[in-house]
Amino acid sequence: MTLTSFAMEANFDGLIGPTHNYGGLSDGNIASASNAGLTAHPKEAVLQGLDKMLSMHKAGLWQGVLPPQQRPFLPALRQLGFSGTDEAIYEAGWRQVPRLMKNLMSASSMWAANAATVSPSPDTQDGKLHLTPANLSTMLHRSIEHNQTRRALMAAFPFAQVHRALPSQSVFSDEGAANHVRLCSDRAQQGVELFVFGRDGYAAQMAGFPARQTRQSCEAIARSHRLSPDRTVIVQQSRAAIDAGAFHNDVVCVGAKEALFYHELAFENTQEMKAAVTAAAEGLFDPVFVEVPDAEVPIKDAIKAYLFNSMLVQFPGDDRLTLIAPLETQETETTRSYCESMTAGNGPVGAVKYVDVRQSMRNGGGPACLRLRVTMTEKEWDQVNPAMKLDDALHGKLSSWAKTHYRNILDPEELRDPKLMIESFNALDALTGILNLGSDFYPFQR
Ligand code: SUG
Repeated sequence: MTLTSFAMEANFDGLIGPTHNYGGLSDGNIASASNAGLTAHPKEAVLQGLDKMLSMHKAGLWQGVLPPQQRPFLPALRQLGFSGTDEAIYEAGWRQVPRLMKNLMSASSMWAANAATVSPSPDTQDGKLHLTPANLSTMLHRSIEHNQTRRALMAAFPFAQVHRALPSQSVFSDEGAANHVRLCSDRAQQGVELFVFGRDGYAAQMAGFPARQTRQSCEAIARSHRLSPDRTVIVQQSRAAIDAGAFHNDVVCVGAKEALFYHELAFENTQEMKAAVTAAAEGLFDPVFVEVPDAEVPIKDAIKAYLFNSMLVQFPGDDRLTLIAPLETQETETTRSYCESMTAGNGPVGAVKYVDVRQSMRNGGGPACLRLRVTMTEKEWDQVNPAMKLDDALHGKLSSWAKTHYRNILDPEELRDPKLMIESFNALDALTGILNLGSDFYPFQR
């Protein structure tokens, strides 16, 4: 990598799918459990996501779109013994295995931070961009995402090394970039990659909420991405954070450039984490640790308001970073006043911008969950599938596509309506044209 190359972080957001609903499917995710059964608003949801993407594009960041997945996911029904036409197995599925059907209807691929772990080319020993789709093996409804995610990533990044997901087994449970942070000085230069796991894959699962990421999966990804061991840090998330509802590290921690912004209770051993990151960054940059004390923002508030599930971005021309936080952070007293005093100081975060992603938030997905960060050089960005880059024109096309195909309201009992399946497949079929994904992108098209 020469000193003259320029790199920037692109955000690839998951487009919210037509079956967006509140299934109560994620044990350990407090929002998912407490909003189970609410009426969902799929059209409003997708438009909220599109507006966030447009605001990032307008502010001068690189923005991309990842397509939603086929839901209902009929291949799983066929694998589990159902046969007949699509309509017949859909109806039989709802009659015989309604709980499974709820899992096969989830629009959860919208949370693109869980799509993959990404190592940009300046960090990898072969100088390539590496991505590993997350197997998401802890949650049934998410474990069916990774094959289709890989297809989407290959369509978006034809020049990159897109690995297969790790084995779908408890030892290798992997939740992707939600448990990974890249720190650096110049984005085009070598950085430090921080992986955070919740448990040792070989140890017995502890009581309490599930820890979704294992040490073994972090190690495997660091190896296959050909990361330099000296510039890689693997640390443990705290049990206290998981039990408070931080089912991913990105619920209590976010980082960008030299800054790591996290809750006091995020890590099992904070001193060890800081020492390891500092050592890995030696000769590259001085890390800046912004630790939020529990006395100022109790972890319960941090998780309810999703303070840390914000995007930490650097807008072109700005010296300091901007936190793109959910409205809920503004509406919660402790997190709002923390943000006010943080930005009034002279630390790395100079501004906070609040965005409305309430439809996603009710399932535990904040602004950061909705996007996959992919740092690329200009040359790499030029090779990204142009039809998946969001600009005003694509925003306009996708908004009218959503207005044509999505329902305003989706009640839990309407999930079993066979018309919903047809509508969804029609929407996705049209989308493959808009995003130039080919006419065999989804299982129902093949
Ligand atoms: O995996 N919610 C997602 C939220 C993912 C958030 N992502 C990050 N933190 N990066 C999950 O728990 C709820 C679906 C439901 O209950 O209908 C859900 O899957």
